[in-house]
Amino acid sequence: MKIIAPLAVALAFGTLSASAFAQFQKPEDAVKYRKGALTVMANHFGRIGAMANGRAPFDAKVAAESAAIVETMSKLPWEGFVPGTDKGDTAALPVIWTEQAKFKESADKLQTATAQLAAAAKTGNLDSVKTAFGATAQTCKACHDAFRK
Ligand code: ASC
Repeated sequence: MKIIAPLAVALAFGTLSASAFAQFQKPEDAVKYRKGALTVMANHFGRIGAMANGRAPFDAKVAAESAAIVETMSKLPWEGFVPGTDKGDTAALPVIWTEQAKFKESADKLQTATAQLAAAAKTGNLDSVKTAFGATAQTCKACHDAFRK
């Protein structure tokens, strides 16, 4: 057991990082991938925000479509945070890789919030959208405060 447990851990991590690396030719590709997902997510989140904050008329169909995109995008950036990609054209802080459990917890909170936002948008009720938008924005901010330059 003393030997097998660390070996299992090493294998698990080896498999995980190998599969993450396999998706990206170069570290810059991983950075571009996660930024792309975050950019699309922020754009559609902003469209909902404009409605939630009264800067744009509320269109339930548009809100629901954007919320579905936000929900899907919120699943994607994380595999782009390949070890060693805190360099170059990125605002990612090294703490992402030293506090992996905390980072994952933040990513999970976002995904829970965006699923609730999508569910709220499907009801077509603006007050529900406003509440879910605010809750989601808080998870964006918490992660940025802790993990972004
Ligand atoms: C947005 C956006 C973010 C979050 C964040 C919330 O609309 O692009 O990154 O909200 O600003 O505090």
